[in-house]
Amino acid sequence: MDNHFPYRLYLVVSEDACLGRDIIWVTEQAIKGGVDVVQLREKHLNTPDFTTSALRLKEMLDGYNVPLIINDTIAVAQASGAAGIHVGNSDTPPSKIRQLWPECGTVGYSIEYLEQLYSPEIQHSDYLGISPVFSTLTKTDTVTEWGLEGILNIRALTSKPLVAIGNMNAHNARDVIRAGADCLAVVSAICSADDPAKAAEAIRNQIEKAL
Ligand code: TZP
Ligand code: MG
Repeated sequence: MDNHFPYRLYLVVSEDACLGRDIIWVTEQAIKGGVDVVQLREKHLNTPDFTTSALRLKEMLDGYNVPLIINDTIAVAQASGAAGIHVGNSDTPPSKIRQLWPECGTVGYSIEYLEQLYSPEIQHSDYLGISPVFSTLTKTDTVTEWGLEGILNIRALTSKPLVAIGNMNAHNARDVIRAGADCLAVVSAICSADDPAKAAEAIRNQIEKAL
């Protein structure tokens, strides 16, 4: 809750997104290219399998001092020793996460409606996800497409670190940062790339140019 999220390129990874390649290999390549925080988001694994994957990923990430954030499931985050959790509008709200897991480091919260910015839940979050900035085939059950104007509007309303997600890539990274995002969260532009290190590096370079 201290607005501490000093990261710029956030990989959101899953087995599916890696197209059959080892998630550890893809993630390690991405880190070499400039990813500095990683979220494991597994919508199709049960809790034991999700936990096994999280523990494996955490072991590799610890070698790079890169934090692991778990999507949605507190039990997996706790069992894997993750740095935190990311929740959306229809998940356990940040205030409840703080009650259930007082030692939780980072709580990320997706903003899908403008009204959420006026909710007390914001105060219990360390960063806000702007979800989605642009429409994407990776997540289709979304409501608002914020666009660059949405980032500008949200930036004017909060001092929380802002993580832009939804079709983020090397072509739009500079505009997204200039509109007021602090960090870009990426699935396909890195996980489905032939060379995930090169793909991450291209995005990171654009982010650095815009800072
Ligand atoms: N939340 C909002 S958009 C999205 C999530 C998890 C998916 C982003 O995936 P991609 O492939 O980077 O557009
Ligand atoms: Mg969720």
